[in-house]
Amino acid sequence: MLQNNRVRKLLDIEYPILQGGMAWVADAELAAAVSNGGGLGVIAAGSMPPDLLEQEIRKAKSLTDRPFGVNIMLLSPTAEDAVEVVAGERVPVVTTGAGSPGKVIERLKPLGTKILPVIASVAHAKRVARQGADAVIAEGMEAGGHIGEITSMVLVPQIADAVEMPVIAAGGIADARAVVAAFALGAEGVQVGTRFACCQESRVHEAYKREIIRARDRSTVVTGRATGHPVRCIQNKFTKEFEALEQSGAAVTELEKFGTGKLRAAVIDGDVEWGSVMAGQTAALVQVVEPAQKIIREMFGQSTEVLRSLEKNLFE
Ligand code: TUI
Repeated sequence: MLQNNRVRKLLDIEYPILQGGMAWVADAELAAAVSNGGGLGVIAAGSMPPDLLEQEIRKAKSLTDRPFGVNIMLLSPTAEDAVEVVAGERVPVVTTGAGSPGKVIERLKPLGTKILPVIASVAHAKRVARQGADAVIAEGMEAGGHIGEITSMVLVPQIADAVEMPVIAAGGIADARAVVAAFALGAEGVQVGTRFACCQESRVHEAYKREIIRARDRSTVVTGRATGHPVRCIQNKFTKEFEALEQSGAAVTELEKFGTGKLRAAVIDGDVEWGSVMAGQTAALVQVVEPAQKIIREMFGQSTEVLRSLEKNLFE
């Protein structure tokens, strides 16, 4: 199983699964739990000043002897500092999000770092291929947080047709059925955010995890289209007030000011009413808090059963 998988080989991991680089959520403990479970754990630099990022990278090295990565959120004002920390610590893998990773690739590729940009369109995938990315993470709008406009079902096969390098599917992936579906669409790996945010080793506040478990099919909403940065969260007082502000024609600066600090409030303080409870549509599929390793084993272990029932339905 998975002997010829390019994502496993590229990242030197057991299962071709990456943990999403979720700001405020993805620390050394979560990354190490995912890496020790056989996937690629990822520390999110997004919410960290450079000295804290360095500390978290060193902590992850003490918690696992397996590879892990760092996610650099390109909209973040500390992105350039994060690149230098990653270079100094010789982190083997970097994922990027929310922008164009040209400069990151230029700086880190000569050091041997594998660069996997998150992309949400065909044009952007082609651009990062020219820039020298090692693989792409094609993220559909089912995902949580900052998103694009295309669903995974439609985005992933187009990206698989457009580039030669391995494609990792993200957005809407939380169980073995989705792993098989992603591979059917041309992906060779998956990235999972929401289900790992809700795992046992995740630092996310209990109240936030409860909101994910409680979520149903229509629990998430997308706000912020007016700012040019659409974000998917679980609907609450914060999203309703944000929507009202957006509809009243508030200036982008006012909207951004209203959003400042809200993700931290939800993740760390557990303010699930007035905080930003970022989560993907898969929140509806997450039903229990489990260890990261169990999640990984289940997602790949059950894929054989999924495939068997698929063959039965399609061909018998
Ligand atoms: O980055 C994410 N998800 C995130 S970042 C984040 S932190 C945040 N906090 C408050 C407001 C906004 C963000 C929360 N969630 N996912 C990766 C991702 N990247 N999704 C979509 C994209 C993307 C979008 C446009 C990547 C590139 C792009 O265009 C770049 C270009 O140059 O065309």
